[in-house]
Amino acid sequence: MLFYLQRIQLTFTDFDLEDHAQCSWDYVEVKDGNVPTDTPLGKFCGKARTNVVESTGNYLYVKMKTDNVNGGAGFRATVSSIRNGI
Ligand SMILES: [Ca+2]
Repeated sequence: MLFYLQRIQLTFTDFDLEDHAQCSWDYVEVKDGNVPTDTPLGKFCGKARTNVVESTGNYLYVKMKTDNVNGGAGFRATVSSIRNGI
């Protein structure tokens, strides 16, 4: 459960999606909020990435997109909350 002053920390622990220089085909996109137009925090593709993404508020938007050719195992992530300045 998240409270008003908590932020969200998303940590990718396994990552294996189709690689591409601009991550144009398969990717995970994270934004700082709860709608697609919120501020981008990262767009990830490829393999073996350990990455931590943090929101500034109590929403984090996560979208995975794939196409129908060339895939990978997918990704695994943990989600935790961080108290904001208290
Ligand atoms: Ca693909």
